[in-house]
Amino acid sequence: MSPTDRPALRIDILTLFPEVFGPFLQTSILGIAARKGLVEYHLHNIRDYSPDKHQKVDDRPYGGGPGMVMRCEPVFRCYEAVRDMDERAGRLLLLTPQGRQFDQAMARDLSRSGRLIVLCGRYEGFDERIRRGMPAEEVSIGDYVLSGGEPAAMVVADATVRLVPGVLGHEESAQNDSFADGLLEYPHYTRPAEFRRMKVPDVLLSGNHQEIEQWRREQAVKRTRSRRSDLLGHEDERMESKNG
Ligand code: 6GU
Repeated sequence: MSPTDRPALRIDILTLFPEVFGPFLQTSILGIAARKGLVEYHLHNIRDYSPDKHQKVDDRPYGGGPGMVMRCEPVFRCYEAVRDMDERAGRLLLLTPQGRQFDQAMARDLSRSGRLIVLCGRYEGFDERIRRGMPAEEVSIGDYVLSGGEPAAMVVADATVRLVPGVLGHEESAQNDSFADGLLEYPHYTRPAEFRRMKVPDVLLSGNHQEIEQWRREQAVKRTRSRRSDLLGHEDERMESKNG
């Protein structure tokens, strides 16, 4: 056992629907990481921190208009209570489509942060004073609108936890992943060597590791160029616009 019992990463999720996270966080890599003691997940229901007897967490918007707004009091109270449950400050993420777009580089940074507090929104949005009064980084997972931040919290937790050292069996597995080196992954094959007249490329059966390595690199570059040329360096982009 290590001198402290602290996991490498503690993730606190603040949400109105903690029940949706259970199986997800206990399954596969995320579950294994927790059972190994490398990460801890703590779910907190924002409703439990509402100051009034009806535990109201939303209210009508000042100025009128459709939908409801998440109230300040439960969110601030929940955040402050959770913050004080561990001495590490870590990073506070507010999940919103208005945030900076989540990517692999952010996942890598977060995996080294020691602690993440993730705040999931619902309804039309947060009272603006939650943004103004909390030290939160606003994060989005892409250009589409979700009904709430919960699926985004799962995305952030998954991408982050798998990068915590020791979580993946062999560390090179994460190294080879799409985006780790800025390229999409090369094609994978397993047995049988032929399936419905589709053959595994000969080079993979050759046993020549240098040639296999070279083939994979070429395939990764080719695939990235055809599907996601935006991921390639500016040199390639200039070349392509000159040639195209
Ligand atoms: Cl973080 N939240 C919501 N509600 N919608 C989103 C999102 C987050 N990221 C993309 N769409």
